[in-house]
Amino acid sequence: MPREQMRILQDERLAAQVWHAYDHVAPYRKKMQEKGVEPGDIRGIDDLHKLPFISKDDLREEYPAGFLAVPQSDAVRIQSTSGTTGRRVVAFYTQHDIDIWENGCARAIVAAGGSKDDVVHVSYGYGLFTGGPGLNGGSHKVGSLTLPMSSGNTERQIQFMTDLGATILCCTPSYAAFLAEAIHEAGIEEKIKLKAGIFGAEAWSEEMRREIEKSLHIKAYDIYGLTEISGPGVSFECERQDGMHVNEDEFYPEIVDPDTGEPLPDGEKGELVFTCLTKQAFPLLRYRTRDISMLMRGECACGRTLVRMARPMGRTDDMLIIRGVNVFPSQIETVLIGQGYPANYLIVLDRVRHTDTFEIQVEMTEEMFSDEVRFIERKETELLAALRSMLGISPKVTLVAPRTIARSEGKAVRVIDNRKI
Ligand code: DLL
Repeated sequence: MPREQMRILQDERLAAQVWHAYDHVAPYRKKMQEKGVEPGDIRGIDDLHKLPFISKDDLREEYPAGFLAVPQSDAVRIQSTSGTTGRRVVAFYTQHDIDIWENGCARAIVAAGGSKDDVVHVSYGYGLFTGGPGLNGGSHKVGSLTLPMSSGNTERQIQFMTDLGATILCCTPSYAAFLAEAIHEAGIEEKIKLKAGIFGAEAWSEEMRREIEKSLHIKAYDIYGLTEISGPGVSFECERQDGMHVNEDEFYPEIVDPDTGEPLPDGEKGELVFTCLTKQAFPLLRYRTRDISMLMRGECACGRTLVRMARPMGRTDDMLIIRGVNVFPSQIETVLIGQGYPANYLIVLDRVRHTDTFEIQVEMTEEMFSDEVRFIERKETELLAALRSMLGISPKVTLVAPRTIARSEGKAVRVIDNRKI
């Protein structure tokens, strides 16, 4: 679509969307009133900066349905971010919302060379996580044969991949690298028909891309998204592999200074903020993603006019993504304190055979330390269970002697991330 036409569409959609959010989302109406903005003040994208932001904390405060903008009977689905009960965000969808989300994923599949003749193998998790359902729906929209594999069970993954002749693989980049190794080990490379992969949900480097491309003999495309805005397919790479085209007819992107919230010009690094232009059930306006990126508006040789975003270069908060699950150090702290441990701990992350390893070293109290070994083992098991239930994944828990974790003079160093991403 020509840029001028896109702008007209965005202006019209935004003006209507602000009324929708104002009329139906009480906490957002309150925010607008506090800022002294009325829906009539927002005539188009040029006025966007006048609107207040929405943060993840706002959504958590209104858990589960404070931001739901339609009667619950009009919503047909929820998805949810990973994390704890307290920290989870529930995103609601009407059928229209699912359609625009799946269309975004369909665009990603087409940009990766997909058509109705392809066999799309989806190894993202299904369930509350948006990866599986999003690419699954996108693949249906394209008309490709869809293999809803979900994650895990590598042997079965490879069997279906070969028996059904999968041509496009959708999963996290680390799982793609893991599958590649398993395929080499099984010595069945010549049976694999893959031509492309659509990989996202976690940070990955250009080096990792080249490695996966070489080992699977495919072209690897990046895909970005987040549950609050819909899921995967907020943006996607084309064959130029030079930034991800944002589906900005639905999700309008801005880059702002993370400290001041002031909008930054194209080409400058800052926090990515999205405004949903037509979503009905969960119409987030100026949602702060905490992802650091930048926007590139130059023409793309692929012919698409959609603005591009750089691959996320980090986050403004301390959220870690471990084996695809969002983990906040503060969650770990809550468990430790709840179980009577001092808040002296160290998270050690690494990547072994393309899979994240996750260890938490925790200092014992003096009293625990003087107890017998069996008692300490039992404490370790208890702590592991509590951490697993809070985080949704299992760390390796190591109890260490009191005062053995180095104290820092400034900000505490709680995370050692040896994954090269
Ligand atoms: O990860 C949605 C998704 C599924 C995207 C499948 C791509 C493929 P959440 O679980 O809500 O949603 O996590 C969102 O993951 O704010 C980023 O920090 C990170 N993220 C997502 N895609 C990428 C990517 C899904 N391509 C959070 N590169 C986001 C780097 C990514 N980080």
